Amino acid sequence: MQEAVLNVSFHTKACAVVGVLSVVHILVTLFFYLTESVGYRYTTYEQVSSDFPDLVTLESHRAAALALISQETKGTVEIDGDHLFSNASDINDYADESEVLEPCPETSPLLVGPMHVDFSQPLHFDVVREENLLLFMGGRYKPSNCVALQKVAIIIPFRNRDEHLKYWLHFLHPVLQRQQLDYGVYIIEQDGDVTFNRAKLLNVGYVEALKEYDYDCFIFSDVDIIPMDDRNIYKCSSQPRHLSVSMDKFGFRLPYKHYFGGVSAMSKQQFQRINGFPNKYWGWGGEDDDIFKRLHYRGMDISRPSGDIGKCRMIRHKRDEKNEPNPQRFKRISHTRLTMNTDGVNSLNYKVIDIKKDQLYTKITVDIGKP
Ligand code: BGN
Repeated sequence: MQEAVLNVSFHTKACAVVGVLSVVHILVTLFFYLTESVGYRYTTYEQVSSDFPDLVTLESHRAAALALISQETKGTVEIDGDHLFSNASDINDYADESEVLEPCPETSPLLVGPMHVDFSQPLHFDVVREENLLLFMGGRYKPSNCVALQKVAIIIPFRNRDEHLKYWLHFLHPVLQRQQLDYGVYIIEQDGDVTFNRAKLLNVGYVEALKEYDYDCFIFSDVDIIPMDDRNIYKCSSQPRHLSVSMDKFGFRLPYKHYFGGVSAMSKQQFQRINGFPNKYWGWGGEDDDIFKRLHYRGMDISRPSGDIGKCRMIRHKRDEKNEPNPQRFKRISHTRLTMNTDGVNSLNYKVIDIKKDQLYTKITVDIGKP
């Protein structure tokens, strides 16, 4: 009898232990099931986008870009190599989503305002390329979630300034993207070593950029000027716009009232109305004053950002060789009203030597003749 009682209590205990273990097992299973499903809550872009709209925009743009590249170049893309996008298709082949996208807002919500700009850190082109994987071949970009309000070609006259170009690309690409622009960067390199001609190179940039895309706005920028506030929009207005209005070099103010050098913006119509820029200013100085006079003679005013928003830094450098002050500039400026009709895009001649498509820019090397 006593033995039977002992047996019953042993069985009861064993059952209880098995029961507890089962409950623990069920709880553990339930715990892992729940945490797993939380971990994989976002299995589609739709799910992610409702919580993180910005992230999905960026990621889907990048995925689309990479998909396009692998489609077009099967096996030839070197992720770690120099030119991730070097064999990629043109941005113009990128799916035209303009039918489904809304226009971008008048003021981009991505702007941050004042930015820290300094040139103390050494920089390599490869690092800048890695920073800019969203770019299309040739330094092209357009927002993926809205239709940019303007198509902007940025024209940079250039010779032997790689050191400055690296910083320009490093600082400007993110700014231009936050400004939600549909843009392309064109480096116009003067071939040979005769005297530099900034304005003629700018004319070449205008003509060459238009061969590639239907740009409606042109930014003419020196390679060594970096804006310090992304609210200084690299876009055109109803009047020609001067953007580099308070440079550190001039104590953060205009050196004189009619100064139009550094960085300026002009629509296609504004540029055409003045017959583009003069081709005959060889060497430093005066061509920007000539451009100002052309605009003035065609009845246009200059618009400018405020001194605060228009702050910018110039990378310090010694004067370039073969860009000595032009002794003829005083005489030329006094004749602008007449010469502007015959000296400009209508008289431009040059020879393209090379066109190089980098991920960060399109570099066009040109023979523009000599003085
Ligand atoms: C001016 C130059 C500009 C230059 C600015 C700022 C001339 C013409 C003189 C009649 N103009 O003096 O080209 O951008 O300085 O450096 O030299």
